[in-house]
Amino acid sequence: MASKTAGKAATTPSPLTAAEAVVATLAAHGLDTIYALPGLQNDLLFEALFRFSDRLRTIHARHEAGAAYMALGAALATGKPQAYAVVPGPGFLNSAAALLTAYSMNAPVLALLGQIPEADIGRGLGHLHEIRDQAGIIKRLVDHAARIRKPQDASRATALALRAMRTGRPGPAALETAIDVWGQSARIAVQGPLPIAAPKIDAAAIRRAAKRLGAAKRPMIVCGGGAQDAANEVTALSAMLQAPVLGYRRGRGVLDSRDPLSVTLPLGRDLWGEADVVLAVGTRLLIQFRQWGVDRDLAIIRVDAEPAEHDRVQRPAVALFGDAKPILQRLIAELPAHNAKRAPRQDEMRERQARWRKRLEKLSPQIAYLEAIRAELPEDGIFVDEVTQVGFAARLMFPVYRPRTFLSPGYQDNLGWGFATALGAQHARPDVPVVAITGDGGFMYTASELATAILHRIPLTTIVFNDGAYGNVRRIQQERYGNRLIGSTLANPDFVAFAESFGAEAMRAGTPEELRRVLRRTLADRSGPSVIEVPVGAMPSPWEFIFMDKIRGK
Ligand SMILES: Cc1ncc(C[n+]2csc(CCOP(=O)(O)OP(=O)(O)O)c2C)c(N)n1
Ligand SMILES: [Mg+2]
Repeated sequence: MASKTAGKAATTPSPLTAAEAVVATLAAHGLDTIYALPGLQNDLLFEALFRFSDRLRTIHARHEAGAAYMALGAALATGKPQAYAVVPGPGFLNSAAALLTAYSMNAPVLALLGQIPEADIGRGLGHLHEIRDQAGIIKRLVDHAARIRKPQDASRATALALRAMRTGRPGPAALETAIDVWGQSARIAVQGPLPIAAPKIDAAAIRRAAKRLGAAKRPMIVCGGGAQDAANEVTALSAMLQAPVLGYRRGRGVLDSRDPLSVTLPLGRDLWGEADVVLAVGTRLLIQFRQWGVDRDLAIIRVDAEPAEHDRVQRPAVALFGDAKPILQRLIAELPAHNAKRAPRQDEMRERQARWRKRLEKLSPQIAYLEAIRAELPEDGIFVDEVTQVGFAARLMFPVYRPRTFLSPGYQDNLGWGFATALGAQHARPDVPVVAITGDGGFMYTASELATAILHRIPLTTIVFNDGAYGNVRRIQQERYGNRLIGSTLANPDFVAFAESFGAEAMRAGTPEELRRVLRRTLADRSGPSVIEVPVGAMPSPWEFIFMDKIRGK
């Protein structure tokens, strides 16, 4: 994925501070925004941001989690590297859940972290925001981390971090810089993007994969987040093989939901039980390995940017290592020579989806709200999921038409990620509307970022499903723990008055029809944020459709 300016020589050295060198390097890599929260250790970074404000906008948040989630949302919505900057110690720790989520979601997020004076790091003197072994904590959260120790290193260290974020399996990186190092200057050449070495595609493995897939009677494709940039290729392969494509959460939108071969849980499980060859693209296959099971009759062909992933549970029949897009392109070229003729499966899939859809009607309160949202959200609009009842149903049945338009928090499934992540997505994609759904529990994690949305005029629409509870927990306590309710009932503000007090547009919708009407208004208004409160009761459990029994290898 070498960019156009890859390998471009650094610009002529000019006197810059380390902070200016970092900021100029971000701009030279095409970043146009930094999500941030200021403080003493980073004052000179902000001084540099002021100087370069024509090239890099600073969007400041009300909590470091907000800044980091916004960078995450921007990265997920654009597929491009994004950055945030916070002070060390508490500032860094406040951002840590978002950094963890970026790691779990393979999202290219760069954390710029302050530090105490360089000479005192590790001495335990009790400097402002000092934390023991910050680098050690960072190392547990990201694969690439470094400390900028002198201005001459600043630009290259930034370019190396940005390259690491896009090399192999993408992911976050972190750079620490001490309070006194930010301001040191030198003649510094600003480093452009460094070339990214793509792994060589194994031609023999491509042929083996093409033969296996070509001979398959009931092939199937499973997509994860690593397939998001290979939608055209997955679509072509699905048609060539007549293979249904399963995408759940991170893999949704790779194959357009309107394609009859596009399936989600739980039909995906039935198909997994029947398949003889599975092409797994950029997915950990956790549900498949740990819930649905495998046996010797199933040949798995795995495409993954992370070599270690291939060996994690069970070595696949064919392991293809690298970015999905070029690998699938090679497979598409190789397949016709080996591909058997198969009967079209569209009608069969339509019928089987309809049957599952009937059973999913159990979730009709959630489904009715989702239908209202889908009816108003344009085809390229972005839906941001949360750990809430309507979100669980969305993962199963919300139609997704394009890649990167369904943002779901991956295996962290961390409550409270959604609102601030959606703000970042909307900020980075002002050209399309973004709708965040959230429970009353999840919304309050970062609701203070409404102030950020107002100040920076971010036209996000947020729908708060208010059941006065950590509803998911409450239902589990009711159903499994004899109704011994503890820690699951919530006192909430009047969400409409709350949002209005920030200056946001706010409304209440009591029914799916009303939600649809109100959404039409808020999606048309691009002047600032809107909040729609939807009062709801307890909702039916989705878990029977999500945690399903073994279907293979009994
Ligand atoms: C960071 C984090 N903390 C706790 C949880 C556990 N948890 C899962 S769902 C949930 C309640 C969600 O409440 P709300 O946002 O109101 O959604 P509802 O279930 O009521 O629709 C909790 C506490 C979690 N997933 N992530
Ligand atoms: Mg709730």
